[in-house]
Amino acid sequence: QLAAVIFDVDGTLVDSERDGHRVAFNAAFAAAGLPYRWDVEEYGQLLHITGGRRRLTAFLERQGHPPQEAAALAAQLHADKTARFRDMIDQGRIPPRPGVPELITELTDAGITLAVATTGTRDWVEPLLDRLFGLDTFATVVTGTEIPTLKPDPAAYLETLARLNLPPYHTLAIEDSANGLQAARAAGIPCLVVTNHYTQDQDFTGALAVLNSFRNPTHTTDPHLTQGLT
Ligand code: XBP
Ligand code: MG
Repeated sequence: QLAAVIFDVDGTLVDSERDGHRVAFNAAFAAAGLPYRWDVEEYGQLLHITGGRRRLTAFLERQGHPPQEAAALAAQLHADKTARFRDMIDQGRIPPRPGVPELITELTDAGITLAVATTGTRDWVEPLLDRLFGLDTFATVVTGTEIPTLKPDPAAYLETLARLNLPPYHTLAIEDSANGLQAARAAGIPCLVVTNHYTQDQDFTGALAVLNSFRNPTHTTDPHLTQGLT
């Protein structure tokens, strides 16, 4: 019996990467006087490294910055990027994916507990969820800030299950990426994948079903599942 649905944020509740985080990272590079700019395609490659700070560190090391310098610069850039992304949220530039508000209302009305397990930073995750859905929509919100190992490690999901005090088989994860799917599966949680531009060609072996949209999905491995989703 389904007791709780655990949502990923980036790419799932919101299409936040291409026109959100990526833009904020580039603005942080510019403000720091650095020549780096991430185009849509390069950012898609970099997304395989979860966590903005880890992503920056790996990128800066690849550009030839020594490890310690890369780590310090990444921390500084990431703080600035987070502030810029918060401004974008305040300006209403990070909308929910189509169909998500309706799904959240349906699940809440059906008495299903909702939770969030994300690899993103609490400083922007909370204001975003509050603005779009109201923070009290979610019984608990686990972010990358309090989790030492990010997805595909299951830590965020294991912490969510512990806080919900539920076994994995009474929950369902909804994810957009292979890293997210692996994190949920490694925690024993069945996982529905709803792909987006960046993730549509990834390997989703082990998913309960793979849809390409919350609203009128056009492909799925289980046609019955789509009927319950608006
Ligand atoms: C999301 C991430 C995050 C975002 C940026 O992965 O990896 O790093 O790209 O957010 P998932 P931060 O959707 O699997 O949780 O800069 O706050 O890390
Ligand atoms: Mg995601």
